[in-house]
Amino acid sequence: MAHVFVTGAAGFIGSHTVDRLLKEGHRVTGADNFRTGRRENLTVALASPRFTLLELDVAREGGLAAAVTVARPDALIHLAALVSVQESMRDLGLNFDLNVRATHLAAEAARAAGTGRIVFASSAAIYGDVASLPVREEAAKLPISPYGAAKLASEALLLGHGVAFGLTVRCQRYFNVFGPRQDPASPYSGVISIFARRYRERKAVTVYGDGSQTRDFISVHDVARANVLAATRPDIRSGAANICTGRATSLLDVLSVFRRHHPEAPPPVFGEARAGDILHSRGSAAVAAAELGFQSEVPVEEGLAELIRLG
Ligand code: UD2
Repeated sequence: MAHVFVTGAAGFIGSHTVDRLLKEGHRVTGADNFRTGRRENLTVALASPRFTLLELDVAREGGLAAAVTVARPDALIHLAALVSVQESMRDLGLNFDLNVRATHLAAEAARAAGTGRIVFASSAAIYGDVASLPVREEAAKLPISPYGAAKLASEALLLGHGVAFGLTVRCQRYFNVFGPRQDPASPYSGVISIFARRYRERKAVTVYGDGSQTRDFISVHDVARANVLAATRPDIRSGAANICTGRATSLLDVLSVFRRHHPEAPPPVFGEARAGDILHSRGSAAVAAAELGFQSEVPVEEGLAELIRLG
């Protein structure tokens, strides 16, 4: 059994990661300031005697270091972040504080507490507009948003820190994650969370473009498993890996699953393609397989069915 400290524990990916760690028998200390995380996401976890929840702002100087020093975990999974690309465009300072400075504080906390491993929530956004698919880890990294830039800077900070101070650092480059507990609040939320809410409310969804665009949609359950592997698998080395399925799913494929489950729903409305949208995105899953022993297991159709079932 390992003891894992998770920042952003009440968030979408964080809460699933906590659930998975507990399910595998580990002890977990979770931290969240509930800026975007929700206590309800941790209902199951809070019933476990192996889970401790701290209300904590990881971007506040000293707060995380003190908590990690007391907890003395084997690994730190740093998921607390500003997660909205749009918000990163509106508030550069906040993006820097919550995505770069908080990562620096997490690295410092791990060093102060003698934590052996850090797992970091990176993103496919570090690659920017990619020239060829599938995107491999060594592809050029030319982010096109402050969010992507902050994630790339954080990777560099952590990997350098790992070499200097002898920590194992794993950067997890998530592709399009979907599943229960994802917030559909903004028009820029993940498309599947938006579609799930609209279908539930029997309202028409809007498809920007003709629906032929593809993404590498990955279930949050797979992402949680990848995080647990990165945090607890013995004998792994520092590095960065795409966390993806390696498969392309079009919006039309996604729609057909929703329509099958909601035959009564109004038909989708097709609108102009969104400015700046990329047509296709798909990752190479090879490095995660080789370095973490991770392969996605949840077919997109099954993940969608679960989301629809949970209502
Ligand atoms: C992700 C980021 C985005 C930007 C981009 C860079 C998220 C949620 N979005 O966008 O901010 O960093 O990556 O590649 O992480 N769509 C619809 N109807 C809707 C909503 C979306 O048709 O109601 C389309 C959208 O125009 C796009 C596709 O669905 O073609 C996927 O949209 P998304 O925002 O879920 O993900 P993505 O990869 O475009």
